[in-house]
Amino acid sequence: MSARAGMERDRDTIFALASGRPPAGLAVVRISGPRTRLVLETTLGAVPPARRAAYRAIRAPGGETIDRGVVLFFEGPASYTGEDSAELHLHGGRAVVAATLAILGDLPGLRPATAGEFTRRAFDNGRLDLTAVEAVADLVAAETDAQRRQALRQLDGGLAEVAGDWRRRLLHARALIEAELDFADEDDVPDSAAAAVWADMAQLSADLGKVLAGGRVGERIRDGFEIAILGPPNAGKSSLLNALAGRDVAIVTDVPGTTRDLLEVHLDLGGFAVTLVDTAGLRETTETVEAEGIRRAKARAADADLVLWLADAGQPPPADLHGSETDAGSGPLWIIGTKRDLDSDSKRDSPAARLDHRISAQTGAGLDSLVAALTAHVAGLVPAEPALVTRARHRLCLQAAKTAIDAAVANGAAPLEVRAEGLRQAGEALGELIGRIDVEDVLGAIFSEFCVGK
Ligand SMILES: Nc1nc2c(ncn2[C@@H]2O[C@H](COP(=O)(O)OP(=O)(O)OP(=O)(O)O)[C@@H](O)[C@H]2O)c(=O)[nH]1
Ligand SMILES: [Mg+2]
Repeated sequence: MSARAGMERDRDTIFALASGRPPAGLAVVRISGPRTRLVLETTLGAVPPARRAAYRAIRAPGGETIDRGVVLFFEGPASYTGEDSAELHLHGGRAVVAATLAILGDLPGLRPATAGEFTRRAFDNGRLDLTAVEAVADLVAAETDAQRRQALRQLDGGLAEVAGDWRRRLLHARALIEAELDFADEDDVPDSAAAAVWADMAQLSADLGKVLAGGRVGERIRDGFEIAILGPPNAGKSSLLNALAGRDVAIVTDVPGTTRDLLEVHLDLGGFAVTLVDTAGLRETTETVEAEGIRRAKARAADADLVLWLADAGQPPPADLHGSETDAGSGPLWIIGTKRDLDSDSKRDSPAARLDHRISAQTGAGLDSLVAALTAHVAGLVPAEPALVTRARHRLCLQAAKTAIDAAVANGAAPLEVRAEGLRQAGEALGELIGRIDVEDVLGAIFSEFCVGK
């Protein structure tokens, strides 16, 4: 599509059903674009007062009343998209929604919105920065309380505000350096400026480092913490997965090597999203499919936040569990004795000391305390300080910024231009983070901070 066609497409007035699939109590149809007023005049007879709920009949062009409902009109730019927009709150019946969408689709200059297009317009019109756009998507997708809270915090500018602050510091530093370069003969540029700049940039790098040191907790809250179930064949891994999921997700048989693929179940543990992964039983095998399953099991365990090593309480777990046996990475590993209902008194005594938990997927014994321990463990992974970095994209942008600043700070022998270029790159990385790569505000900053133009 040419740039021109793209612009014309943007000028379309778009509409979509914004609420869930009918039938439902209510259906909300959203409209945005330059023809919004015209749409309201056509379907309601007049444009209702902006930002005030108005109860109106919605009519087809022939005059037939389709439904009556509450209509909201938002005058741009004070709207979600930044354009004129409206919401029709209808009865959520299939026929009501279908007739309304058909009427809108027949109006000239209107077309159905594509996925995310309302938010895209909000971004293009400067109503939302990129982290807020992501937060909108996260809030809609949030399934647990922690995900919801984190998304809302991000939508409120959690990371964007901090990043904006960092960008201003970078700009200020660059302004001072540019001043030193361009107006070296002038008296008004303070001599100590350069030293102050690099001290502040070292501090900025430390601030970025502090946020990055929060690790991937924010990403984990968003994507879910991972708990991998490992163990020898027939240990009862799939039975535990099914028991915790409360449904038959995995096939359970007494044939060793039943599970080959990774199976995932999503749980809400104390408000945190957790992905529980069932894996193929670990053993020596020459069978190609099973060997691949075992390879995947080990790879997944290496990334997991916690590994549950399941073993029939009758077979004591191997001594070197934390070593190469499981390739479980450096994360924590709990040893769970299974099939507790089968334990004889003698079995119960001997290996139990080495078990973190003893369960029976069959009777449910020990499951409550295992779930409680898992919940506490996951909650313990989350620091009290809310995470600012909630996506890998954020982390990569911050890392790029920090790397560029560190190089500029460390490279004291390099010409000032080279070091300033590093700060420019850092600013660009932060600009990318919030989706604004606006060009040189540097000169503006210079003239506002110095009276160089005497
Ligand atoms: N009595 C008893 N039997 C169990 C229990 N848990 C699992 N079993 C049985 O143990 C056998 C193996 O269970 P699975 O859950 O398929 O074991 P797995 O670890 O997933 O096995 P693979 O997928 O082959 O690695 C099945 O016959 C289950 O019915 C339990 O708590 N008590
Ligand atoms: Mg299995």
